[in-house]
Amino acid sequence: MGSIAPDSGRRDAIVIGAGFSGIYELHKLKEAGFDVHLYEAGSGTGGIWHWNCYPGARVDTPVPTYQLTSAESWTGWNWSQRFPDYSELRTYFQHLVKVWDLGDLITFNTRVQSMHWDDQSHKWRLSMRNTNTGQESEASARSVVLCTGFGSKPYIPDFKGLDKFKGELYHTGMWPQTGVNMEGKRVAVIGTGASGVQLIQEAAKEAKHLTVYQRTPNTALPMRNDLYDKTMNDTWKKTFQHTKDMILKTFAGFDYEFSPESALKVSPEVKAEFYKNLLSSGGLHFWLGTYSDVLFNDDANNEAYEVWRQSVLPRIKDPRNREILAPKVPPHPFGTKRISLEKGYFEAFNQDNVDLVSLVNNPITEVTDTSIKTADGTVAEVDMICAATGFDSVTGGITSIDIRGVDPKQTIKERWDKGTYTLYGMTVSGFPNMYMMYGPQAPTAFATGPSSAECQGDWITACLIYQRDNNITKIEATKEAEQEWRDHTLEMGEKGLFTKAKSWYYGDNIPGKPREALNYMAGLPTYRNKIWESANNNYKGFELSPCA
Ligand code: NA7
Repeated sequence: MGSIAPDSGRRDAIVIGAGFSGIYELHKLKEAGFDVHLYEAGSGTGGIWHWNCYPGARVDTPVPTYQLTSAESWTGWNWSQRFPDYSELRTYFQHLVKVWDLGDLITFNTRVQSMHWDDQSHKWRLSMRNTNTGQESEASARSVVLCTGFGSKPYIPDFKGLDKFKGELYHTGMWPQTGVNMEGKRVAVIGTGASGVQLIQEAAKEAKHLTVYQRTPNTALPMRNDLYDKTMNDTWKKTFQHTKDMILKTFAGFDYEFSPESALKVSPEVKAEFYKNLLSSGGLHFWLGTYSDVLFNDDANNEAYEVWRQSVLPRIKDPRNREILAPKVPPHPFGTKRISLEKGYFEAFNQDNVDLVSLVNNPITEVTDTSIKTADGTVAEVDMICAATGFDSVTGGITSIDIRGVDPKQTIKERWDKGTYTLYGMTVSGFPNMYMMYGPQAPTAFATGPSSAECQGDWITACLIYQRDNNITKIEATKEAEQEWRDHTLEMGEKGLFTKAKSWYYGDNIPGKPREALNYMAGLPTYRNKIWESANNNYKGFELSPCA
């Protein structure tokens, strides 16, 4: 471990993380004249697209919706496909750094380990560690913006014996940057969330043998990944003003919205045609462009599930696999776990080199030095295990940093031990001048990364400008306002059918994590109105303190 480097300066703000939120916020603060610097643990920009570089990793929000909207960021940029892969998205991030001239303001390979508030000077003191050399350093700043993402703390279940496995072990969210060779190998993929689906599609093509361990079937929808030529790029640019308007108006920052109609009130013929069109549109239309009651009413939901099921059954040859992948009884209400997109996923299970193991009533009991055992006594010999087992989502990136606010004895992890408390999902009482983007109790998983970055980034930038203009050096959410926001978020999270599924939306995937709505589920427009109502009323819900 290296020696401690001296404090590198007393900045206005430090941004942590170089994904959509971090890069956008760095740009906005720089543009507003602040002395700001960004620290990133990885070796490049892209956030989720830096870390999740497993074969097949790609976004499931189509472009041009999945991009930032200020003119200089898109006019000189062209996409090659409707759902870009991680490598194209990384190039897009490099383009953003270039057009906004952010290169000198970013330090890579630097993981922030702790952040402690100094209530005398109204500043945060950070300690960091170089991920290559172990060199430690410190920095301080008036404000810190945590842009650590909703999925930056990978989760691998505590399978008995996993530490004894002698083969290769990878998690999709910590995939080696140099790639992984599956050729000629017996590969296991555990988990069938969005990452599992994408990885399975590619591993089936490359591995000698692939065993897929599925706990919950994925009601994946057809992606329809069109290629974008010059004409397509010219076309989206011509209509991008309309796209921008839609991003501001819609629930999740897409360019389409739920239908106002009820699935239970339209005729069977109209409904059949409507669903057929949604499915053939590809992407998330069948989820986020469906009838208004599908996510709220059991009957409407069951119908939608059956439409989905009938659309995939003909693609699966083996009747046993059909029942595992698309069971007669829905595993949970359709759409209440994150919907994924697929291209060739269901056909992969028709291949001779692919086995599917259902973990329902048959969990993994042990991993040995060469195999995976399940409760029914089956042993699969494997050379490689790929854990597509998700993340300590939404809060994990924040709680894994030793953050201490006004009370130095309590970390944010301890503060949230029994439940998450924030005001607007961007601030926490007792942790002044600390902002979070794409974090808990904000639209996060129910909004696209770029739309959320702009929504929250603009608010945080305005908040810092307000403080500068009014000689305020400390801003802190009040306990009362924070409690109100928590109650409101939890109330919104109870609406609809979502609570009927076990999912990371509620923290269910992490043993011991409190069950609560981790996201603000009333949609971006409502959220935007609420946060600006506070800002426009001199930051109602916050205590503002002048220069210390
Ligand atoms: P997810 O969506 O959390 O998926 C994790 C998968 O791993 C899911 O299928 C889980 O089954 C499975 N899992 C978790 N724990 C276990 C154990 N103990 N045994 C077997 N299987 C397990 O993570 P992803 O990385 O796929 O996607 C994260 C987000 O990235 C995604 O939602 C998009 O927004 C993009 P379960 O469903 O819990 O039964």
